[in-house]
Amino acid sequence: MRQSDVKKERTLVFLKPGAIMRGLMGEIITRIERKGLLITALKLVKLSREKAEKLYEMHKGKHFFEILIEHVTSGPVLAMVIEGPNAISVMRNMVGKTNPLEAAPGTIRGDYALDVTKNVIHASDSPKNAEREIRIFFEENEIIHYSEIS
Ligand code: IDP
Ligand code: MG
Repeated sequence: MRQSDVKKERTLVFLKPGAIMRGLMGEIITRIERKGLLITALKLVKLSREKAEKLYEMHKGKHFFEILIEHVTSGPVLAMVIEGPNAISVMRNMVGKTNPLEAAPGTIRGDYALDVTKNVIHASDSPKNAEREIRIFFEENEIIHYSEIS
């Protein structure tokens, strides 16, 4: 990878209700911190059906849509804006494949999940979706700008 391929990015991550119920918030936040990514916004929220449907609008009509919306509105989610070099692909690699049965050990889904709906975590898949999803959870003035200690 060339230096010119490295871009400072931000991405939207949230822990699904199953992860909160199982007490996994701390462990997963720790992984993100250990990697060196910055958490620039964070809040625990209960998603309305309307917001959940907006978040997953690209999946409307698919066979898993209803059960997915039911899960993400069943309890609190922990939403975060994560910033760092190539943060979108770095986070997606840490999260692992959508189906936890296929997710590699060492990835979050590979290590903490078996169920495809309750697969613990969401992370944006593109810059466009990252900005769209950040807007669903956060106002711009809730995102804190700071640098890591070097
Ligand atoms: P992603 O979360 O890895 O980006 P997407 O394809 O965007 O995966 O799907 C959003 C969520 O919908 C997944 O995290 C998963 O919970 C659920 N989902 C996706 N595909 C399936 C499926 O084939 N069966 C059941 N649930 C699915
Ligand atoms: Mg997705």
